[in-house]
Formats: sequence, structure tokens, C-alpha cells
Amino acid sequence: MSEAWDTLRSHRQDLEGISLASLIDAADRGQHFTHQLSDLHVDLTRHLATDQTLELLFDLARERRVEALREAMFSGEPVNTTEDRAALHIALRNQSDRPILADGVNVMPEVNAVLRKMQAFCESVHNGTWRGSTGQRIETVINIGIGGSDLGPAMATEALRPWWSNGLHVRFVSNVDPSHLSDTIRDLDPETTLFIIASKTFGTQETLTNAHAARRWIAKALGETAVSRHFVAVSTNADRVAAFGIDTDNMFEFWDWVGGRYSMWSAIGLSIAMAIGFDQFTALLEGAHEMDCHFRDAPMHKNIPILLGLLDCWYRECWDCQSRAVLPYDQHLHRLPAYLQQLEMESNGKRTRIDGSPTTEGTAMIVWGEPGTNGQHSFHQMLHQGTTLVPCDFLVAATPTETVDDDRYDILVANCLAQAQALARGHGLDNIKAELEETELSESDISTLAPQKVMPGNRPSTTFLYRQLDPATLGRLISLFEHRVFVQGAVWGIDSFDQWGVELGKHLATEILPSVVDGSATQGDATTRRLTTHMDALRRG
Ligand code: G6Q
Repeated sequence: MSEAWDTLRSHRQDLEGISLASLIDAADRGQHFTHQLSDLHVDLTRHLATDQTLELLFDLARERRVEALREAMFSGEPVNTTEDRAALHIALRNQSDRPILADGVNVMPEVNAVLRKMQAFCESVHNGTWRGSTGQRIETVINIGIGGSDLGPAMATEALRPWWSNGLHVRFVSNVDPSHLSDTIRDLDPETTLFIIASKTFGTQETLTNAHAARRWIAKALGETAVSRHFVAVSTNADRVAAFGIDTDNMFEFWDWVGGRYSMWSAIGLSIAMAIGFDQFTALLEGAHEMDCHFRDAPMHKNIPILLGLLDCWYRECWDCQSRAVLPYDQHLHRLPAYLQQLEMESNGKRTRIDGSPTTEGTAMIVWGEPGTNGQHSFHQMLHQGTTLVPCDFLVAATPTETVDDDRYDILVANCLAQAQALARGHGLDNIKAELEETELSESDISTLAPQKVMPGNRPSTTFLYRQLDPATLGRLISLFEHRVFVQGAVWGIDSFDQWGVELGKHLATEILPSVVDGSATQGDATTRRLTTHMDALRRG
């Protein structure tokens, strides 16, 4: 029972037939619907929401104790209740050095010590003090990790490609499909390649299997003794790192209070720091910290993560939106949708509340997307005219990260602005008919064609506009998305920091593996056994 939701549902009925165009055109629309943090401008004017909607959403946030839960997270309380852990990714970028307690202990000295160790290691690779076993300088770093130990660093290193320095190249291997590793190392020289094995548990099947394969590649070319110069680890589990054969002096630690998908700010970000240099990695942390302070301190009506999280819940519950599209008009953000898929869907794709009761509202929306303008020549048709309402996130920088000698970048920006406007305002039947009447078409052709061209409009979007996609801006953006997910989870009453839904599949894969290896088809249910039999027949040719 939720009084706030009941009121919001009936408010939604009142908005039936509302015109987004008229909302946008109101003189004071910018007042409560545009927000700024440093150079990050967030435009919410194209949302199906009025000032009253926002007030009712704030009532919902009060009812669900969003601000109190936020404080609990910042204070190191075990907000990951099902695992009895704090979720303190905010400590990893706490540039103020304010003490932050987990289990009553200030974590900042440890956090800062690991950052210093990462810095020293980055510098030693960059300046050639750290070399491969044959004395060659390291030219390529490969991060082997999966899920939270891959998606954040992979997204960020791609996003910050223009900041790559020191001549190092960074690549990522995540999939246990053997082709991922072999495609990644095919053109590389083992003598100049360094592997970072990134795994919180150091027990993940895919990562360890790939790590062993990489180790064989190094050992075959350079001998077993070379392993210590070509492998470092990022983990919370020193025993397993040592058992793999990596000297724990070359292990970068983090802690159980860092969730995998919230870990790119920890030593899991070593690959990012390797690519862009430690100073720029620090700028990334500073940007994130700035957003953390904003999220913690700003009142609800000015709080960007709170506003976005509440609007997400509004669309999910009151407009039956099943998905949200993430549309970066920024090629370097091409891994952002994949990163956000994990952040949002693994955090909030749940059906049970913290207290064990079933949720009564829909939870995580499906997050999907592609960079613009590519998506325009593909799925935007559905965004504009489909029967499903999909709120969209547009992201665009005012200036490109490279010098361009023509108008390609302005074309990109104009397309971004045009898409959001077209979604919101659409194109009505009367105008279309009037346009077609100027052509040679007959009246009957016009009456058939005109309805096909109608763009209903009223389709909501957020525009994130920033000066340039630099490390601090990326830090602000990603921290904003993390806190937006926190707000959604708080409203839905779920634990956003666990992921029990991934366990059954892992367990079954372990059970089924032996019968895939020997072709006996003895494991799994009838369909699995039938498929394993067919697989075996295909393998035998
Ligand atoms: C993230 C999840 C999950 C995790 C991977 C890798 O929040 O917990 O994606 O990051 O399963 O786990 P390891 O880092 O332990 O290898």
C-alpha cells in the first residue's frame, strides 16, 4: 500500500492527453526542469511531467525514505542487506579525505594507500622501470576480467581514448569463448604484453580460465619464470592470487564493500589509469566525487540523480515503460549502453523487496542503445512511431575531443538536437496533408500516405550536454548514473547491490560441463540432454 503511488497514478490519469510541446513552450519550463553541475547541463524539459508531478514524486521519495537511505549508504551502513555489506564506492573517489567508516573503521587510509600503489605501478610501466622478462618495455596491457571487472574499465578507456598517453595500448578480454583471447593477442608480442587479472573473488570461472590460457601463451614464448613480469592482479583474495602464481606484491587490493559493477573507481580501474595516466585517473575520481557531494547535499528539487531516478520510476509505473534507450551522440561512449545494462539491470532487475515481500511495482527498465547517428538509421523508427513508449537519454558534448576541419561534428550535434525535438513534438496529420497537397499526389494517395507519416510526438527524453568528454566529465556522468540507480532501488525497496539471480546459471553450467566434455549427455533436463546429444553428433561430424 502506498499513498504516494496511489496519488501519482491518479495524477497520471489527469495528464491523459497532455501535450509535451505545450509544456516545453511554457515560459517558466526551464526553472525546475534544467539543472547544472560544473559544465554538465541536464535538460529535463522534455519529460511528461509538470511541477505537480515533481512534487508528487518528492512525496514518493519521502514515503520511501530515499534521503535517509542515501545517508545510510554514505555513512557505510550495510545497505547491501542480503550480503550484510556496506556499498562504499563513494569512498573510492572521496577526494576530500573525510573519514568514511565501514564496520566502524575509517577506510580512507587503505583506499589512499592502494591509489598510491597504483600510481607508482603506472608510472613504472610508463617510464620503463617495469619491463617484461626480456627487458623490453611494455606496449600493451590486457585486462582479463568479466562483468563488473570488465565493463566499467572497458567503457571508460574507450570513452577516454583521446587521453591515452605514454604509448600504451589497453585491451580487454572477458568472454570465455576462446576467440576473445586469441583475437586480442593475435598481433601481439608476448615480450611487450602485460596482463592484469581483474577479479574481486579470483574465483570466476571465465576469468581464471582465460588467465590460465594467457599464462600458457606467455610461458610458452618466454618460459615459466616470465610470468611474474607479465602478470599483475586486482582482487580482494590474496590467497587465490598467490595460488595462481602472481606475487602478492603485484596485487592491487580492494574490499568486499566495493560491488563489482561499482568498482571501476577502485584498483579495478588500473587499466584505465594505465591508458590515460594517473593524473587523469585522479581527474575521473574528482568528477565522480563532485557528483557524490551534489547527490548527498542538494535538496530534492535540485538533485539531479534524485530527479532522474524518480522520473524513471514514474515512467515504469505510471506509463508502463518497459525500456529506456541510451543514445550517446559520442562515438567514444559506444560501450556506455552495455555498461549501463549491467549497472541498472543487475542492480534493480529484481522482484523481491529487502524485507522478503514481493515488489508490487515494476522494477528495472530494459536499458539499450547505440551511439547516434547510427541508431537513427536503425531503431529510431520505432522510437518515433512504434506502439511502445521509450524514454530516451541523449548525451552530447559541445566540442569534440579532436580537431576537425569540416562540419562533421556540428552535423552530429544537430542530429542529436533534432531527434529529441522530433520525439517530443512529432508531426501532425494536418501539416503532413498540407505538405503533400503541394505535391503531384492525388487526393486518394494523400489520404493513404498521410497517416503513415504521422509522428505522434509526446515522447520523453533527457539531454545531457557537457563541454567535452574529458575524465572529470565522465566521472560526473557515471557517478550520476550510479546514484540514479540507487534512487530507483530505494523507491522500489530492493537491494540494489546483490545479484542472486546470476547464481543458478553458474551452478548449472558447472553441473552440465562434464557431460559436454565427454559427450555423455547425462546432465541437465530432457532438453539440455537432447541438445548435448545433438552437439556431440555435430562434433563427431
Ligand atoms: C557485479 C557482479 C559481477 C562480477 C563478475 C566478476 O556487480 O558481481 O558482474 O563483477 O561476476 O566477478 P569477479 O570480479 O569476482 O571475477
